[in-house]
Amino acid sequence: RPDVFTFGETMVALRGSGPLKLGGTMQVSIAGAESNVAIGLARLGHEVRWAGAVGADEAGELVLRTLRAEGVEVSGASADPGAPTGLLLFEPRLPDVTRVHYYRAGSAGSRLTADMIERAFRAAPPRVLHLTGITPALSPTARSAALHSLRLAHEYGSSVCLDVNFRARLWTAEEAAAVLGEWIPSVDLLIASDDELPLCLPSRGGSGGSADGDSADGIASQARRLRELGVGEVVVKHGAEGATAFTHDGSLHRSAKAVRAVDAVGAGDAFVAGYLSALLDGDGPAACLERAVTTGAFAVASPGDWEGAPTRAELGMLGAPPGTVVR
Ligand code: KDG
Repeated sequence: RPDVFTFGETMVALRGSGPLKLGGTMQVSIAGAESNVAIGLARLGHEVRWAGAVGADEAGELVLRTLRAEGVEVSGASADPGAPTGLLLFEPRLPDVTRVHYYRAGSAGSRLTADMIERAFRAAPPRVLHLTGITPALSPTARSAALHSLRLAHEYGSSVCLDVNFRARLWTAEEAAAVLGEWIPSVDLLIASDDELPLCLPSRGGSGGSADGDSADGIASQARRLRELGVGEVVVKHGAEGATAFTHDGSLHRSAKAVRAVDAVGAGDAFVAGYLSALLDGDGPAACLERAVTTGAFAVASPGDWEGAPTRAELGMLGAPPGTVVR
């Protein structure tokens, strides 16, 4: 069995160095939350498969070629002659603020179907299915593809990891809560930012599920309610404050690793890759959190969504004192 199967939309990503309206040069790469996780896992030595639709165009070739080069298996991906590969522009607007502009409505990636996922999943049922809350926001067919993957995971005994990844540009909190609420009983490992937990819980008295607030107590009680709904492990990301895992053993917090922040985009995906990697190795929550904050820190310290993801041999580099030269 492959370690992980994941799917979603991967786009061509252009990164500028200042305000977009001034023009100038941009770096060409690819980005997609699920493929970022896939690359992170492949760099750590895991067997990963990614599926998704790209256009039958050169941009789609760039997506597939990059994933192949990174050791991600893409035989379940398809090229759609009827729609283009999506595009996303990153505009670093202030040192700590990056604006994202999507050109993805009607893209090939959003035309993903349950049939495509059926074929890709059955070809090699994985140990872990990794999903994000971006896919169901893309289109009704992508939403049914995601729901179908949960049924397949159940059929084959794959465990399910869900990263909420709420994208307000793609859907509303109410729409997200309706879909995620339906998925929660099928999720084994839920990874979310602290402000995303209410999206996964049934609302209390019409307040959108946020009645607990986002204090540490509120987060612990939201995580407890999610575990009562059947989620085995809830991992809450607090950005620069680190992350907390809520498991059958109680809760465990791990601080973030201090690095010079260069580009926070992709840090959440790198965190997921690190967590899943240690979990696949059979490690407990403390080691999973440790690897997750390490891979997250690599992502923050490097430009690009996934380019800075560490190999296994590089994991220990982070504690090196300033000025270290590795010879
Ligand atoms: O997590 C980073 C991704 O969000 C980004 O690179 C692109 O998948 C993406 C999205 O839909 O926002």
